[in-house]
Amino acid sequence: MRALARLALATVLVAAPIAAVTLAPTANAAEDPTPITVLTSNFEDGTVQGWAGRSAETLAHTTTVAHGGTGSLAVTGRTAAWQGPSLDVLDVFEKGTAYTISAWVRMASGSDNARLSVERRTGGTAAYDQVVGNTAVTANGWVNLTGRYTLASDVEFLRVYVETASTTESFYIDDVTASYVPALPIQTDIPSVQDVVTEFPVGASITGAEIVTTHGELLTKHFNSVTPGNALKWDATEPTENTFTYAQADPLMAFARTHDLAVRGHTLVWHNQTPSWVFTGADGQPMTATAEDKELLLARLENHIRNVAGHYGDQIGVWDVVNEVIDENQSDGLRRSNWFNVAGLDYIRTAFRVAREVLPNAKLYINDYNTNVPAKRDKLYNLIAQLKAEGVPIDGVGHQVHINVSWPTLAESEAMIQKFIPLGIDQQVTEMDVSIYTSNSESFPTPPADRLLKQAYVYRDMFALFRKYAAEITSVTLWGLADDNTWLDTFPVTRKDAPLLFDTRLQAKSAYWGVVDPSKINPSPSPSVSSASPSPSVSVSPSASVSPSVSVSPSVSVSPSASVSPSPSSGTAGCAVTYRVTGSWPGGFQGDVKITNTGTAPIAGWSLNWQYTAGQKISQLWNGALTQSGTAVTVANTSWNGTLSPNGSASFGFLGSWTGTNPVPAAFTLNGATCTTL
Ligand code: 9MR
Repeated sequence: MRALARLALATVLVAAPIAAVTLAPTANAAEDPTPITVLTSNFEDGTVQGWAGRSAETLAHTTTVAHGGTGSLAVTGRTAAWQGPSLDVLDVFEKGTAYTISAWVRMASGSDNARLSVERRTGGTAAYDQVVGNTAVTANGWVNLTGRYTLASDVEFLRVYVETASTTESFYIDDVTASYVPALPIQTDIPSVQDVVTEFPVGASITGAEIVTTHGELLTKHFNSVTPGNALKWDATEPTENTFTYAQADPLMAFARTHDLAVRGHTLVWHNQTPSWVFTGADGQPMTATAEDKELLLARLENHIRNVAGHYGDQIGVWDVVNEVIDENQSDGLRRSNWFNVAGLDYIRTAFRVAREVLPNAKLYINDYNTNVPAKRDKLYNLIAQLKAEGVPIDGVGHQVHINVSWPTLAESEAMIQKFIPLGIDQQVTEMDVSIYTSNSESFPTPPADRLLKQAYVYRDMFALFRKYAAEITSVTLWGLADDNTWLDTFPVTRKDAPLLFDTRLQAKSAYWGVVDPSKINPSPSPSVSSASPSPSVSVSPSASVSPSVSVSPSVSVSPSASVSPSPSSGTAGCAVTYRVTGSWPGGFQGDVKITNTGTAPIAGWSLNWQYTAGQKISQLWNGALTQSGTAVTVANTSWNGTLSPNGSASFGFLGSWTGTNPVPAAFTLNGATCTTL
């Protein structure tokens, strides 16, 4: 970072923590030159290579184990889980450059979750950015932690470090590297999206350092609206009761003001990213549907909205007041969230009433995903109709539009918009992205040309649709700025996705031309384009071949599981399980599990069991059928992932809650047989 890091500390450009982005293959080999490595610690020279403990723990070079070569770094004498090895990168990392940091970790004994983070200090105040969240590590082998990190502010202290989640066990690290791909300047000679699409504001969500350097230039060239992707959520704004902080959102808001960007406020009430204290009663127990708990919960809700919405006042013209409240699998269509379980529909009524009182001029939205799915769409419609009839001040419906290259059909998207017209409310597209994947089992090292072409036609047709309904659609926001930072890299499984208009190096994709000038969509971007390229017809998908249950959506309903067969009758049986915590925030976490058939006989139908030891509770699970009874968790296959051929695997993901610690389960059984834990 040389001169930059030591620049005047007054100019903190953004203080948003950078979400951990698990490294997946780069989006396009042709566009990504060889990365430049700025840091290597291989511990092959008999020294600790500049690493130091974060406290009084002991660091020493060792040859007891090594990931590569013969040496590694041993960390012993830890007295707290946060203690671990750290390295000064103040003179290594430049502000605004996206570094890929990789480290190998191995416990000396036992098991724990390891995390890779960066501590930065500005004006003496420390902040901690998680680069890789809790990842299971044992003494049996080396585990890689890889993530991306972009420093967004001027700092006087910057150190990369490794810590664990629970124990003070000794551990080893080895082969730590940091590298980056040189940034390309943004293309200034192409039309700005906001100049072409003039019917409504067009926006992007930002979750990291997208307001500095080239990202900031790309944002302001093309977009005239912005949505803070995480910075306004409850866990970011009121992490502990009645202590409000806008450290993440304020720099984004200042940037939006400077560049005259409209701001969508996202979100006041959601079942995710809400600290567990919100749902803890005065008695310290989880709230239930008692009058006392309901009163306390609604009081907390009111206080939160008065503070957060009030903090920005008219600077935020549109708020997602409630997010994802529909569950079409319930007969009444209402998601059984903590909010609903304690307060029934009154949490939605209270949220809109208070928001209206605080913000008489703002447009108040109810926002949800899969609103193109008729069952969900209709339940959302019914709810809005009922609440509006009661006088609840709902101004608009937000369609998230997390779709993929072959789902849904354009007709379904049009029906989605038409459905809500009779309600006389505004409509906005709030979180659009178009995954290149059409099933959870796909993973491409680079995006295939035919998928990028299909994606361009989807963007073309969807924007044409939105513009056709300009009387209803008052804003369209994409869920991300460019393919270098998208939530789809880790959802529903970890793999590199490319769902946006600009590639990982911020250059315009065919998808961009689909929006801006479809005649310039390149129909053969590389010789590998399949001959079955979509024709330039309006239909983007021949049929709804991908059912909603495998679409890329934040929470995916699963079909009933297939019956679980007994152990295979011929061949050997065997299984291996990888359980990873892929993200963690106060009170909540996201995880994924991969099951591999290590036997020689196929597995037809599976049921995986484990025990939680620290009160963790899964709230939502996709690509499997969940049963949790106390500490015992059972996940059975869905209809489409029950067969595991030898070496075959299946993965599922989930969201859960935790308090205190969140240790990885010690053992797993598949169809009753114990699996190897990786
Ligand atoms: O983009 C957000 C991602 O960075 C967070 O990790 C994730 C955690 O819940 O939330 C993402 O945004 C979600 C949005 O708030 C609501 N709709 C679904 C979005 C994708 O998960």
